[in-house]
Order: sequence, then C-alpha cells, then structure tokens
Amino acid sequence: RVAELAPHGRQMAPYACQRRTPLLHSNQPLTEALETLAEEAGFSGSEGRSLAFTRAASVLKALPGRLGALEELGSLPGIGEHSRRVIQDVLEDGVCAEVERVKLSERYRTMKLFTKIFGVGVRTASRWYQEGLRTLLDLQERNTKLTRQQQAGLRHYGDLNTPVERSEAESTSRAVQEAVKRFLPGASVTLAGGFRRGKPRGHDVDLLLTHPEEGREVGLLSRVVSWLDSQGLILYQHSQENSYGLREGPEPLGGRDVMDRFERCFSIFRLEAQGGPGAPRGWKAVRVDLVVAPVSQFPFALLGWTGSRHFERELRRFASRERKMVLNSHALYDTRQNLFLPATSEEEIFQHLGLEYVPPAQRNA
Ligand code: TTP
Ligand code: MN
Ligand code: MN
Ligand code: MN
Repeated sequence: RVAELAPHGRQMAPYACQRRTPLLHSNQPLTEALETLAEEAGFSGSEGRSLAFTRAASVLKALPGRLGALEELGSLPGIGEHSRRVIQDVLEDGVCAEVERVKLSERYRTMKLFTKIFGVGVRTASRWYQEGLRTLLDLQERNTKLTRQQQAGLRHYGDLNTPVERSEAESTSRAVQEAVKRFLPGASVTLAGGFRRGKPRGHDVDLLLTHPEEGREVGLLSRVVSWLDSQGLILYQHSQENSYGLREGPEPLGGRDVMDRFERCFSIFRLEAQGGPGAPRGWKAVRVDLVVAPVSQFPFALLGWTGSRHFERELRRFASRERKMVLNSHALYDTRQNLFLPATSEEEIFQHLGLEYVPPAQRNA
C-alpha cells in the first residue's frame, strides 16, 4: 500500500518542501473541495483551520496516482479528521455537502467577489459585507471609500480577473527587458511566480530584476517605471523603496502582508492585444509585480518569489523547526552558528537546509 502511494517506496515526507508536487495531479476533485474550505476558513479569519485544509490538499497533490480508498489515507501525514470527512464524502458521493453549502452561501460568494478586487484583502471585504454591501455596483452607488489602488482594481476588474496567458507574461517580460536595457545594460529580468513553476496561465506577472555587479541595481526601478509610464504602458503603479538591511538581524519579517523588503512596484500594465481575430479591443489590463534584488540576495528572492505560497511557508517552517534557521527572501540565517549562509543559486540554499533540490515545476504544493 505504502509503496504504491509514495514514490520510491518511501513514506510521504511531512513538509511540502521535502516533496515533489507537480502542477497536474490525479486528485483534483478532492483538492478543490479542501481548498474551498481553506479559502472559506481564511475569509472567517480562522488561519489555523485554513492552513489545515491547505496542508491536506497539498499532500493529495503530491500523490503519484488517484486516491482510491479512504484506507490509503492512513499512511499520509497532515490529514486531520475534518479533511478526512470531506475526502470520504467526495470519494463516496462525488461531492461534499459542506463544501456545496459554502459555495452557495452569500457570505462566501460576496467575500470572493470583493477579495478579487486588486487591493482588497479579507479584512476590508469582511467589513463591507458587514455593512451590507453585496455587489460591485453597491460599492459605487454607496460611495464606499476606496484607495487609489482599489479604484484601479475596480476599474479593471474584468481584465484583472481574466487569466494572464503565458504569451502575455512573456511579452510583458520583453517590454520590461527593453526598458531595463536602456538604463542598465547587463541587468537581467527573470520571470518568477506561477509561470516559473510551469503554470500555463496566472493572475499576474512576477518579474525579478538584478545586475551581476552588487549595487548597480539601485535606482533602476524608478527609471524603468517612469519610462514605461511615458510610453503609455502603465495604468497604475505603486512603488516601495528597499527597506532591508542586514543590520536588522535575523528576525523573521514582521507584519501580515510584509513578505520582504525589496524595492518593488505593484502595477497594472496596459498590454497591447496579441492580435487574433475577434479581440474585443486593442489592449488588456495585466497585473505586474516588479521586484529588484541585489545579486547577493537574488537566489533567495528567486526562491521566495517562485512559490507556491504553501511551498514557501513550508520551507520557512522546515528551516525554523528542523534546522533552527531563519529563511526569508533576502537571506538564510543559522541561529546555532550565529551567521548568514550565503548562496549563489537556489540549489545551494536547499543544500544549506539539508534538503533535496526541488525544481520549480515540482513546487506546486
Ligand atoms: P503570487 O503572484 O501571488 O502567486 P503565484 O505567482 O504563485 O500564482 P498566480 O498565478 O496566481 O500569480 O505570488 C508569487 C510569489 O511571490 C509567492 O510565492 C509569494 C511571493 N511574494 C512575496 O514574496 N512577497 C510579496 O509581497 C508577495 C505579494 C508575494
Ligand atoms: Mn473541524
Ligand atoms: Mn504570480
Ligand atoms: Mn505576484
């Protein structure tokens, strides 16, 4: 049984960063049900419950074949009682009543609608729901106070919730590359995020900028963004300066939304349509994240920005619990030796952590 479930006859490893998780797997109905409950728990502010469902889904994604019977769950880590019940329902009836109820509930549907607005998180959506708002029209008609970011998100709601195709990600990357070349020849632009993991489409384009000579990258982003803007390519942008210094020490980055402190730009590009007959109009709004990393931090930034989010979370949890190390998108710090462990590639970071290297296409945890 175990040999059938785990590749190479091993038990499934407990951390997602110890496993290979391909993009396509054989347990889609099960993971979809569990991820709906994870999302709903997140909407209710139950982070622990949300994580439990996400973990269970992630384990099923790493199975080499379809889960046939409930007994097979026995050898798998991280599947709690509630998840087990959901899996049983879906295996036996094709659906889980609890999940179907959630999907139909007014709260879940409204929270989903609102959190799909660029710049709206669970807290804001939840407040609006409590104020009785239910539709995008409600937001406009009741003059809800919106940030500049949310206004842009609402204006481009349709486009931003239409998946970005790989070809669109690549042409975005080329446009940024050309701008980068004007101001800093030798600098590189790397497509990260879901596209680097092999996803054929995604919700945005994540681009990492660096230059092989440390320090040369400073000031690059604002020039690139200004130029793209002057060419009419930018519909919205919000830049942040680099606020990272190794002097701060190894503490994990605080704050719920602060994942790193690189110089960055959250933007919406005006992407020329790829042509093709029947295109409704000449352009499409696309979300783009631009991040600048000094070359000494680049492998950490690349690892951190390739995701998946769950894979990243598990990497950091593994580092801290199993190795007493602090990993973030800037550095790896060993708290036993009191020193930073430098790396020139992602492979070296896995080596420092004593983990088998997991290529991007297998990080779809
Ligand atoms: P996302 O772009 O949110 O997700 P994704 O690219 O995996 O999937 P999608 O197709 O939906 O875009 O995040 C990509 C990675 O970037 C993710 O692993 C987490 C990381 N990240 C940070 O490190 N800091 C941040 O502030 C944000 C927003 C993301
Ligand atoms: Mn429960
Ligand atoms: Mn992305
Ligand atoms: Mn992103």
